[in-house]
Amino acid sequence: MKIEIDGILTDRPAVWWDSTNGVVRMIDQTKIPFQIVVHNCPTYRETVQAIEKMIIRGAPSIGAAAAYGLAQAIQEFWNSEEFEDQIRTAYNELLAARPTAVDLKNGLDLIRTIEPLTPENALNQAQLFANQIAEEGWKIGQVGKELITPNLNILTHCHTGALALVDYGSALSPIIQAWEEGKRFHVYVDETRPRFQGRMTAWELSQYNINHTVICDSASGFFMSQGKVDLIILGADRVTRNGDIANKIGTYNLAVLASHHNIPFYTAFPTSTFDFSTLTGKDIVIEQRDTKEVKQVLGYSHTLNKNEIVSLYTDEVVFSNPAFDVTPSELITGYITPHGILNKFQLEETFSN
Ligand code: RUB
Repeated sequence: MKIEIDGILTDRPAVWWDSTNGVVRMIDQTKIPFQIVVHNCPTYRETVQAIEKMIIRGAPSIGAAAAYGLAQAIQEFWNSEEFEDQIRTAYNELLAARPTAVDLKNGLDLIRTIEPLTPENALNQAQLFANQIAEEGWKIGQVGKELITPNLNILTHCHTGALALVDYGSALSPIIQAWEEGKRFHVYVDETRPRFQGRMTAWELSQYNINHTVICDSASGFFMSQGKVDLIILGADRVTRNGDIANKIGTYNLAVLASHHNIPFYTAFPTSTFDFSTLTGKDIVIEQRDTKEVKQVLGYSHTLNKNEIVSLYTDEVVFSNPAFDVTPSELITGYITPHGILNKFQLEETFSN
């Protein structure tokens, strides 16, 4: 993606490996849109922390970061007598950093099973994995842009752009490619509490001058009832064999509302998000995050010129903070993939090939 870092317009993915020093580098997503800063992870442990803290986020981007993180650990411990144990620990720590997005496991397993396992092979494989995700983002756009006709009102949730998918994006990729072809339409952007990924969506749509309006998550039903939403496209963090999806909390609410209002509801995702080992959404582990993320907000202070955390509630208030929910396949109109727009019966066979 073209992004201005320190006043210089550069072409950067969401996460990359700096071959001069073995550092995993990433765009710090907690600072978008007010600051564009590169975050450095010199060791695999710092890569784990960056994933946990959502400095990098979005299922495929954290999958790529985890693959780089394991390659980093292989390089760090290559000459150690406890290499096997250390790599097992690194694998487990990276996997536990964010449990719901299957991209993490898919990326880690790819590195763990390389033959022969060498630091160089691990790094090359991590690079290939990241590149494949980015290429698939572009293909998702090619495939999905056909769904977008002029004057539509499209609703999206969370952030599914280039920063979430190494490059190009999943659900935002068709939106951007349709716009670049000259189609004109409007996008409703869910704010996506509690982490406000909608800020990144609004920022990314602004880069292309795409018409958009940010709405509170709870306003989506109102706009649907007014006939103002024609199409919903969002991403996925895990797609199971029967076509159920785990995605950002609030996705299920949207799917039920969309079904009530007969609004087509599509999910867009790359190969790394498909989970061959899980049959249905009931078996997906849902990440529970720190309730501080709901009790407090992280925002940019113009006075201090940096991110600041402020409290919304007193300490004794009880919260629950599930990061994802599961939407059953019967509520999903279609699956926008690099291999075409599929129905749930085509998923498993398509991704096996
Ligand atoms: C990310 C999230 C996004 C999908 C994006 O969650 O739910 O909707 O990952 O879809 P978080 P895709 O912000 O908690 O990482 O991954 O297909 O781009």
